[in-house]
Amino acid sequence: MYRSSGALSNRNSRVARAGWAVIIYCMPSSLSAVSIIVPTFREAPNIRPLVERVFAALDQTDRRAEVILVDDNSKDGSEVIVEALGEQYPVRLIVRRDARGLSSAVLTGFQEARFDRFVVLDADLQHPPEVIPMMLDHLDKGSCDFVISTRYGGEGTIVEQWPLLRRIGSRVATLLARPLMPVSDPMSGFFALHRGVWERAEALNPIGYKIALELYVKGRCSNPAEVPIHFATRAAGKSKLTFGEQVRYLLHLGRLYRFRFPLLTGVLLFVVVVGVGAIALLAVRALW
Ligand SMILES: Nc1nc2c(ncn2[C@@H]2O[C@H](COP(=O)(O)OP(=O)(O)O)[C@@H](O)[C@H]2O)c(=O)[nH]1
Ligand SMILES: [Mg+2]
Repeated sequence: MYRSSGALSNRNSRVARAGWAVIIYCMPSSLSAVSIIVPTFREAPNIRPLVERVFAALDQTDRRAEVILVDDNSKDGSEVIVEALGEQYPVRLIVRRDARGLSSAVLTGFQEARFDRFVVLDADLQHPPEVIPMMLDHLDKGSCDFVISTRYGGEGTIVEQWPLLRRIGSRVATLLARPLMPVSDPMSGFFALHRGVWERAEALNPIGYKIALELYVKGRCSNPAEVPIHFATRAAGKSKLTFGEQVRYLLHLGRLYRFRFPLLTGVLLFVVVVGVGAIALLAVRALW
């Protein structure tokens, strides 16, 4: 469905992109159209296989789609690759030269999106694009307000053999996030939502890696659906997840707890302050 009838010359690639915009708007479809957002940083070797797999998956459905890659000035040839892909598929690259960060890149993608359904996934092919149609079917059924992939629920798996410490770390981080999002894998970066969730979300703070949690909590979602995936090994390049990101994750959780359970965190803070204060006073009296 997305293949063009013949190769277009480079000279015409801008025309090709404008053409895609018109074509995807005019294509008749009984299903809602989707904007697929991919944050990228130094992912050049993964871009072509990713885009091909996304459109191969969507080819099986009667759904209009666009892919928006939001790159933080990787300078690794991503622009040339997307330029060539743009002649074949409705795909765009947004290069940010003055900003950096996965979550803010996703929000930039939403701002540029043309359609009312959003899917977010990583560029490194750890997230299988083949499940995108299933995620969108869940959204369209109207029985949920947020769809997230899971490595831990149902048939979900992690293909790579992680060291024990990493497995424990991931499980603990998952458990900490569960009260905020009642799913088996709230830390997943592969998810789908209605545009309305993003539009109604208050005071989005795109710090850290966990933009799904941020959108779910601040968008006041209450009814998530899960789609199991086989979480693959990164195809090429390196992970950008650092120790600093993991510390930021804990701070992020603290902020989301305060947002979601203001009374509870207020009471907890009071108990901690009064408790610590009382212990300090008793200690001072005992020593006096
Ligand atoms: N635009 C942008 N994308 C990023 C940044 N950091 C990571 N990404 C992208 O976010 C996705 C997930 O990052 P990755 O390093 O694979 O994290 P991991 O899967 O947790 O190891 C990949 O597509 C990365 O290229 C960033 O600072 N800016
Ligand atoms: Mg990854």
